[in-house]
Amino acid sequence: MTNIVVLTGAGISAESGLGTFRDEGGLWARHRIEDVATPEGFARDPELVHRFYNARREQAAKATPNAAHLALAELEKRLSGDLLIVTQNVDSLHEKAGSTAVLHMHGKLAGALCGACDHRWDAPLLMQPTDLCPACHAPATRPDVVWFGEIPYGMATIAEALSKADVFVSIGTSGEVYPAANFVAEADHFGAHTIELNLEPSTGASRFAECRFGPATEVVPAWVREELER
Ligand code: BJW
Repeated sequence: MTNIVVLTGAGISAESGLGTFRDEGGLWARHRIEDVATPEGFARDPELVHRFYNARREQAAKATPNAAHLALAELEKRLSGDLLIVTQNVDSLHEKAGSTAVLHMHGKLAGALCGACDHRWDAPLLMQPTDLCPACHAPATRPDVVWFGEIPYGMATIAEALSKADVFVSIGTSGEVYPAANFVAEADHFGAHTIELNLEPSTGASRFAECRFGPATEVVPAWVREELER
């Protein structure tokens, strides 16, 4: 029995055609974080923020999972032990690949949230500031994603899983954003073997016991094969 926690970031979806944030030409090179990924930015210009997320929602809806997402789904099916995928990604490519134990700590493009009453529902492909909440009818609808300064989802579940993990694997994330960047330290504290799989070393690469570098579609299936042969 091996318990595994996998943390994924934008890099795992890069080869499915979805842009990362901090790589050259990434989303943050074209959009100001303060404008599109903070509650203050949304309060200032909700139309701009909806346009940003509408475009990404449309792109994500057309994207298909790649070999890395598929390998993780296969691992969940065949692993003797628990696997939890904690994703920072707002796309649903893990679910499209067949994974079921997926925790979206930064929310989902497919979700809508009422800023007035916290009601949640499935987002339409296009959202706009005048959309009304189906529960309280306030014109306060927003994408159900976690912006800077907001508390990520599922922190208690994640802490519990990290405390029981035998292996912690971080895939395609720069390690620039907290609290996700600290999961390696938490897992290590509880005795997990820690592995980074990334195109290049992340900010916190030295905190991992083992690192393997290359495109996710190559390094992830190779690691899954090894794990299943163990
Ligand atoms: C490939 C590849 C290929 C490319 N194959 N790999 C000062 C110090 C410390 C912390 C703070 C601080 N000031 C403020 C904070 C906290 C703040 C924070 O971390 N700020 C930092 C910038 C310093 N964090 C928060 O505010 C968070 N909330 C919080 O802390 O609440 C307090 C609290 C926590 C816990 C309990 C109680 C209270 C909220 C953070 C929300 C982040 N939101 C975003 C937007 C979400 C919606 C959306 O998608 O638009 O989340 S920002 C953005 O960054 C997005 C991502 O999920 C996140 C991480 O990015 P990711 O995935 O790592 O992407 P990149 O682009 O950075 O990296 C891509 C990687 O892929 C690279 O490494 C490439 O090499 C690799 N790669 N191609 C394999 N083919």
